[in-house]
Amino acid sequence: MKMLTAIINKEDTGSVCRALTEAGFSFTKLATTGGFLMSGNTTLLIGVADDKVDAVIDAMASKCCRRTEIVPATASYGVTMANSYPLEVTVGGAIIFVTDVVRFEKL
Ligand code: 2BA
Repeated sequence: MKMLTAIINKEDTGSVCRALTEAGFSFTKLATTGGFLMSGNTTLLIGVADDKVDAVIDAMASKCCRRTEIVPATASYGVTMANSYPLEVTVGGAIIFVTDVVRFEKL
């Protein structure tokens, strides 16, 4: 079994969750915050059989397209950095970590 930890843009959350549900996958949705932009994003925890990992990624792929966003000059990043000029940042897409699950119990 694998655990996918997928960090997606807040804007894509609804369509990604719908796609996963329609494909029959179970997941847990967490409201999270990106460390760089300090803006809300969504982290999904998706536990699946090894042979379903690609199907999960495929279900997500069409719903999270990468796009660029201009971050205003007044934004601050992380805890210490501040920016004095507008910055173009790539957002959307998905960051996905695939990890082995040693044991799974459902009680
Ligand atoms: P944030 O940390 O808020 O980053 C948002 C986007 O800002 C990133 O998109 C990237 O395009 C840009 N960015 C991040 N750090 C940067 C830096 N030091 N300089 C310039 N631009 C920077 P993504 O790479 O797609 O990441 C989206 C979100 O996924 C991140 O939000 C963070 O919450 C998470 N993430 C990304 N890589 C991670 C990692 N290695 N470990 C844990 N979480 C990660």
